[in-house]
Amino acid sequence: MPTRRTVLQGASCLLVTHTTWSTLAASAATAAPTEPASDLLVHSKLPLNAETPIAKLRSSFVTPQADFYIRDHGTVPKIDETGYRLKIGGKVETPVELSLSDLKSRFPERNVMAVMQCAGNRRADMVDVGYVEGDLWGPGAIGNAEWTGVSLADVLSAAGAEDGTGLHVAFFAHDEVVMKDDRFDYGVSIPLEKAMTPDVLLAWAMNGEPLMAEHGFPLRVVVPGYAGTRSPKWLASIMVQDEEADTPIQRKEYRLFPPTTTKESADKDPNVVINDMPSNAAICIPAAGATLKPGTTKIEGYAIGTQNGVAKVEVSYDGGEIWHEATIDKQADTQWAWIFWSVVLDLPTGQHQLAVRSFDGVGGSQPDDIAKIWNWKGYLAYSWHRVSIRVG
Ligand SMILES: Nc1nc2c(c(=O)[nH]1)N[C@H]1C(S)=C(S)[C@@H](COP(=O)(O)O)O[C@H]1N2
Ligand SMILES: [Mo]
Repeated sequence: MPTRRTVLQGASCLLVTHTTWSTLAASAATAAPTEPASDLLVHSKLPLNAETPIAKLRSSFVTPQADFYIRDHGTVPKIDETGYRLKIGGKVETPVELSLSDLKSRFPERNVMAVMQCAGNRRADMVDVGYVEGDLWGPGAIGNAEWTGVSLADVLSAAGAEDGTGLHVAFFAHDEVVMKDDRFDYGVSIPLEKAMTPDVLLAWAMNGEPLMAEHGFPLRVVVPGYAGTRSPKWLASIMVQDEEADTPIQRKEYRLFPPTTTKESADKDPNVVINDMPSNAAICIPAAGATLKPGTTKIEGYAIGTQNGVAKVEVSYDGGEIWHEATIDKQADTQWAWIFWSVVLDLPTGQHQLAVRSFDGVGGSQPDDIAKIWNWKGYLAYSWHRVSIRVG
């Protein structure tokens, strides 16, 4: 079993047990997807926030639903598929209510392979620089899945959504979020322009299985390329509107602040919404703190690109002086999926710092130093992933 030391690098976590699952996880009666894995690393039980052990993450190019990280903000709603209706309104010609079978029968099915990644993935690395608010995720708040559903664009067009730049598509969900003294339905929005791209899905299945309750049964949004927060689970309604969703999740959370911002100054400081995720890469094997036998060692991990894809991945074992090009072991024919890379190195005896960096298709790369991208909320930790190991 993975331990805190080898997997989370300083993040506090618990191992989830089957008892935890039976009390916390609501399972949908009509869906029969696989049970959640018992070895997710739990940062918080309520809301349930749990990440995939990274060695396991690297073992399957498509992350099984049961092993997929879970990021909740409230409790998991139990939704009956038969009575389920999705409401669509706002700046549309015809407000509509659609059942799941309406969605499945009226619109062409679409499959998209895409990464889901929390904006807080790898946040734990920022703790070395200064205080960060939020769960201390390691590099396992990410997964790659094949999503099945319909294009949101088709559904919006059928409802006669107004077109126009500057409009937003807001999504509201069935879970209630409790933040400080505030209670509200989970809600976020994306620009209409993004919403009208064909790969943004209203999805009911993940890797060919109905969504598990934890991952949004019966219907969730999947916005490839964007931070996970913009892909609501347990979708209740969609509104086309002039403004971003007026919820604390959209207006206060998941925004990037300047490095000078503190918890106290956050309310008045400028910030930008986090939508597109930057290039990133992580070393999954060996684990941080591992002691390896002298000789050749295989280093393995994942990398994600921007809309320009991943062109190259490099690994260093001297903290970033000399770089060795990794082999791309697996990739899909879409820029939304991750890639798996590996490199075989002959490591001398001693203490080493492994580092990985990726380049996108236009030469862009990751920053070397986490201090350069520190922000008080610990979002977008995309600097070189560094892992200390020992040989001999
Ligand atoms: N309704 C709802 N949707 C949600 C959330 C949530 O708490 N409630 N969390 C978001 C966040 S921050 C992330 S990272 C992803 C995680 O999706 P997963 O739990 O299926 O991995 O869901 C997003 N959608
Ligand atoms: Mo997230």
